[in-house]
Amino acid sequence: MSQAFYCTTPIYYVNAKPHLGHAYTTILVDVASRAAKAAGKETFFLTGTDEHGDKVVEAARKNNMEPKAYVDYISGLFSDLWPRLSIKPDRFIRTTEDDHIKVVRQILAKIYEAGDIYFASYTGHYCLGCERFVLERELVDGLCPDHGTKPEVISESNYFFRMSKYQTWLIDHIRANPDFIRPKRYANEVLSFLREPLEDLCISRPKSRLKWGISLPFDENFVTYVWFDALLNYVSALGYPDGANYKKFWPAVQHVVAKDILKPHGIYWPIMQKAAGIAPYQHLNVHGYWNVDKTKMSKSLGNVVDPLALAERYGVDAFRYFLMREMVFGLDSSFSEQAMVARINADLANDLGNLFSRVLTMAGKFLASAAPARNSALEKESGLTLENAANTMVEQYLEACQSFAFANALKAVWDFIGLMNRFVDTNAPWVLAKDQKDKPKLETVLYNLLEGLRLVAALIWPVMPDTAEKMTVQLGMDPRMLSVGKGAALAWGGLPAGATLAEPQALFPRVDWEAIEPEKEAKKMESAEQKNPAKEQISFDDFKKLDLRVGLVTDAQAIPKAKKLLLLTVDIGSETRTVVAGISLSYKPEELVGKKVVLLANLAPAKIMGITSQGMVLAAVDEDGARVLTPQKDAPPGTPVQ
Ligand code: ME8
Repeated sequence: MSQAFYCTTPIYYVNAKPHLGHAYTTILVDVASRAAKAAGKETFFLTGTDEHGDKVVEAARKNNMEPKAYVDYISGLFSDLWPRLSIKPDRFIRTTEDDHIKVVRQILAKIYEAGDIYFASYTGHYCLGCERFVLERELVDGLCPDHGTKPEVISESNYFFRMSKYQTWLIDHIRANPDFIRPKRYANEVLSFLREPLEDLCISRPKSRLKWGISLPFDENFVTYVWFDALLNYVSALGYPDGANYKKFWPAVQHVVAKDILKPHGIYWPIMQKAAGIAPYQHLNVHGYWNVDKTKMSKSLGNVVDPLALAERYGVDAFRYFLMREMVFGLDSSFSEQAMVARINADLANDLGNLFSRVLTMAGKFLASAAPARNSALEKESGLTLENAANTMVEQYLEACQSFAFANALKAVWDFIGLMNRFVDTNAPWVLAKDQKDKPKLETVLYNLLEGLRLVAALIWPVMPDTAEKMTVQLGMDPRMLSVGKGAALAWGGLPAGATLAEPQALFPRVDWEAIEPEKEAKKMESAEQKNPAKEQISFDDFKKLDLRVGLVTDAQAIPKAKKLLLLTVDIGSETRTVVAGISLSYKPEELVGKKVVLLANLAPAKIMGITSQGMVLAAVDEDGARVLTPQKDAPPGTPVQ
């Protein structure tokens, strides 16, 4: 049983597209599963989508879609995204699947028959965002503390789950198993909540109010509450109660969630398990929240981070590395693209990438690209070895992985990489290569560096699988050892003598932040121009506010580092304007000089690439590019356009 490793993400609501937060949890669980697999464990990685409930119905309605069509669409966005981020779940569960629905009904019936579900009428403050009745004492100035909205007061008859009956059991269980919920601060948060009497949980919604849910097996006029449905995915996905996976993997489970859903996972879920006769899960691992440039990520602020765009711009491995290295498990982190670029350049391009290519280049030049054999006698005599440091790194790494502290695990690896870089400088292989009598020493220095890099590849594989595979291949070894090594790849001394080393290929190109910004700016302009939704009607008075005039382009220049922008000088009769236009993919500067254009002259000035743009040149834009508008008959600069 100790060899089984089952790890889960929350199943995500299908009321919005996947963003950075969803990607983080799912990458984290992918990393944990790969690390367990590399250590020889049998793993099962579960993720999926949570598809019932008010929120989903509301989102479908806003998109003018039927709930089923809507959930199929959004769930597909999640399942399609994961492989593009090198995430490989063993199962993607959807709560609208028949086998899940069957298990939910079966467990509800079991708890009902045991007498832990009863019918009663209730008046409470219902928060749509939380999809639950929020207790009076939880409200802050009458508002939901998480959503800042005023809950609706609802009175209705419903089914209730006797959670209160298990309160003492749960407190004892958390106290007896100190790492049941970790990090500790979250166990303490749950215990402090449990100091107050626990209210029974309302687990139904009348179909008159919500149809989009699983019918109660003992009363078809009601559907079950979304959390009761969702949490059971963790056992239904394994084929509860008799499936082979259930027998193999339950309860050796590691749940991973963010702090937003601590309460359902730390309180409802263990109590549901207890009432249903399911052994309690082994660990709940709770991480913090990603904010963006220090503010909460939210649609209304327009700062929701798209994980795919980042992975496409910087590479999947670099993106995964940044997320794992940056967030201290359990604490909040602030995402900034510039910080990500800084880390890519410092840790990946410089520390690791340069070291790897330097060592392989030296091995090619001085050892004719063949891995040298280990010379233990010389290592002992000269102290020229990285073995002890490597063993310390592996120990720290494994310990950190146990508690999902991947930032610490990676830090241990990068400390070792720093040591290897110093080892190169102190032992200067290029000096040793000059004298034949130093050959054994040269071979020992390079052996240690190559072996160190082989080990680094094995350790970074869970986070950066493509890079680790590339490194292993260039070191002349079979990359399959990374995933099926049963831990052997982590022992010092695995590099076979005589392995054919390849010419180094750059692992990570340096990113030029100065060049990224203008490119993004141009893309933004382009996509805003290309999206063509029907716009709301405006009055003639609104239209009259636009100061449109004929302009003569007197100069046009490319802007260094900006692929898509041109700098135009436009004469509008009374004055000359400087305008930055995103049209350089469609026009060479010289094609525009002397042309008449239409300029929006009263657009508020905007700084683009450090240049103040004083207006906008009108153009017809679609995927074929930009076509600048020009008066069909000649008109002097300054002529109004209406
Ligand atoms: O709560 N930072 O689904 P959900 C870090 N369906 N992680 C974040 C994040 C952020 N800013 N935003 C979201 C639900 N997440 C329920 C779960 S489970 C039986 C049912 C991640 O779509 C994080 O893992 O709101 C968080 O717990 C989860 O998305 C919430 O996803």
